[in-house]
Amino acid sequence: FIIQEVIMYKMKMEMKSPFTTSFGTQYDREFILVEVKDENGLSGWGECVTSSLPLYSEEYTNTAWIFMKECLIPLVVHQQMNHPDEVFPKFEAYKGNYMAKSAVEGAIWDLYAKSKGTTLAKALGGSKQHIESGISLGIQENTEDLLQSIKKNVDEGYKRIKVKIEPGRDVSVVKEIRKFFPDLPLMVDANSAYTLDDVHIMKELDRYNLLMIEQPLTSGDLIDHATLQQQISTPICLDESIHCYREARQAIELGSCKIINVKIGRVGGLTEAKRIHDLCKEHGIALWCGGMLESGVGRAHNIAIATLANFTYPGDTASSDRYWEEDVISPLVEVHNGTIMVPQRPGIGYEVDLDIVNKYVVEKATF
Ligand code: OSB
Ligand code: MG
Repeated sequence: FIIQEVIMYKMKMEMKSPFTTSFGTQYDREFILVEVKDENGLSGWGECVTSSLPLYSEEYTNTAWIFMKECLIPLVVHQQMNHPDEVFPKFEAYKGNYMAKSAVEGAIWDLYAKSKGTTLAKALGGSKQHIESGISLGIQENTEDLLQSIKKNVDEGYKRIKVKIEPGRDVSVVKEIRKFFPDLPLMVDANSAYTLDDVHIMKELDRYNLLMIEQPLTSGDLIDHATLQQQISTPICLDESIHCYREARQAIELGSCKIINVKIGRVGGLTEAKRIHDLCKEHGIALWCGGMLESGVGRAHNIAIATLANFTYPGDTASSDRYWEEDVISPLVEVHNGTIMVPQRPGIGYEVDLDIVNKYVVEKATF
């Protein structure tokens, strides 16, 4: 197929409620949707999961916007394409900027699956009919509110609860949760807020039967994570540390983690996510699919990758109404009894609603 046209939509959508992590509070999402069209008028969609500021990683929405415009889109527009696996190598000479690369590549994957009349999940080699859903809960001022929120989400059927922690809001919070939910599948995510000076805190967390501790130390610290993993029995799960296949291989070799949170945007796209999946399967490293407060387009991509066999833990992809009054897709992503049915229509399996996209678009560019 030939990529006839590429359209970028810079979006701004307010969230139903703010989301707080150890690196800050988000009230709205500024992100980018990418639409690619082929010669038959089919459209593929991708989402760039950056936010307004470089707090989670170096990229942010305005840098991604320029990088896509100046560097990525010229490499794909009006080009003949046989398979989306060709896209990541085309982008490889340019360093970093994984979320931007992933958005363009993801749109091409969707278009490819649609042109073949198959689901994105099947095009990726996934076979599950449904995937399991957990939920990520932000830091709360008040532990009482957090307990309420946990109860509500457990009652709704979410299969695993993740709570964000930061220094000062860690062991005491987990202890309180365990008082009321002794057997809940529970994990914590530190978003890099600790150092090896805090080993004693990790050892205390180790006593609460957590499924895993996500990203306790900073992104570049594979060696320190290995040192920490040797001192606790709770599995370490890496998020921010893993940007590519090579880093996944090194983390496995060093013993830096036992589990990896795969985010398509963080690793530069679906092709690289698939490679990391296969590597981890071979080495007995379990996976699950994380989230970046996505709109429906990103959610649909997450659902597709999570159908691969080694995504064995529930992911962070919750229903569309977790963050949005209205989502850009139809039907909405729905979670029932903690599971999401994988859509059976071609490509991402959800229709993008252009009326809703146009309602929240703040800038548009066509190539
Ligand atoms: O670390 O997994 C994370 C959201 C934004 C940035 C980083 C993270 C998160 C989440 C929320 O945990 C996942 C979601 O609900 O999309
Ligand atoms: Mg995380």
